[in-house]
Amino acid sequence: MKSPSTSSEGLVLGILAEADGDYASGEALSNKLGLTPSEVFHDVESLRDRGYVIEAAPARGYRLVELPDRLTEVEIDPLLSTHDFGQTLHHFDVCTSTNDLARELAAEGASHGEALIAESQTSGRGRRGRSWVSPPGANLYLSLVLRPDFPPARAPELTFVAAVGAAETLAEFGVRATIKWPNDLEFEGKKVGGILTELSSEVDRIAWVILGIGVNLNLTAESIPAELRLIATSARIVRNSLVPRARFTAALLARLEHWYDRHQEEGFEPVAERWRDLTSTLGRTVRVRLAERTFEGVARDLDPPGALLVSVGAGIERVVAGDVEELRTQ
Ligand code: BT5
Repeated sequence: MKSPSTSSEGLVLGILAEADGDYASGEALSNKLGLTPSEVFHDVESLRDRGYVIEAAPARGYRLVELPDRLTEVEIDPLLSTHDFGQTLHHFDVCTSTNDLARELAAEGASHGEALIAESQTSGRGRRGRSWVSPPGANLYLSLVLRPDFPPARAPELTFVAAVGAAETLAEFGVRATIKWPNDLEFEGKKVGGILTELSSEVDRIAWVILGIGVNLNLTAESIPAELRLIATSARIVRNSLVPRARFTAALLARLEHWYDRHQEEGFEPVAERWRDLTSTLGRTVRVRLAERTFEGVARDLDPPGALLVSVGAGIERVVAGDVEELRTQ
């Protein structure tokens, strides 16, 4: 079977998507693709049948107004500007957890940048056995298979790569989210997204990292599951309009890849620097919950590979894994 992105329909869609809401003339489409005007028209018609809203205006050509709200390769591929991330994309209407499936794919040899997206998850996971509520159709549940070339001890840095990429993408879509150490994306104290990084390694070599990202995109205040109503929000609630999910996903993949590449080339410091701009945690009095005890202090800085430095009295505690609750601004 021909993949949709290389069929003439996929190519027409690619050019319309590139025009970014402007008209592409019928003549330019015909010339670029070596199609007759009636073949172009035929492709436009079949795209419309699949839910794309395409306007046609005499003498101006065709304009892509709206994408169908699905997150398959067909919708995302024409919008992608990455070299690896999402270039191979597996889509599921429903699955247990995209992270679980990504682990299976990675173990079977999936390549760097392969992405899995589900419309809903039946056992979406957070950290430490917590669950990620994953109702259908409205949000983004994404896992990426990564094969980084650095020692396993540095793998936690990738959570910060992901948090920076996700916070920047939310900002691009009108949501000025902040990052709560280490992995929460919040808006005014309510969670809009989360990150789950998982690793398989040998002593000195990473076999794979799975980067799982969940973002609440189009949940409405009424459709937020009852147990989350007080602690969660969505991009739609914050910006008061629907988020085009395929565009969001393509933008997220681009920003994740940008920060991943910078991290590979320049190390953790540029990522940490950007994280410091985007976090709500530094400078705050925080309550830190560790498995064995809880304490309060002032969050001072981020230390490679992602520890939070908290001053307690005259000393400094270095928190590598735990949950923080943000109390007061200093
Ligand atoms: C996280 O864990 O924030 C990581 C979430 C990662 C989810 C993605 S979705 C794609 C991929 N596949 C998976 O199975 N997982 C990843 P943590 O920091 O432990 O936060 C979990 C807590 O967030 C829960 O205990 C709830 O309080 C809250 N929560 C659960 N679902 C939520 C949602 N949809 N929106 C906001 N908060 C939620």
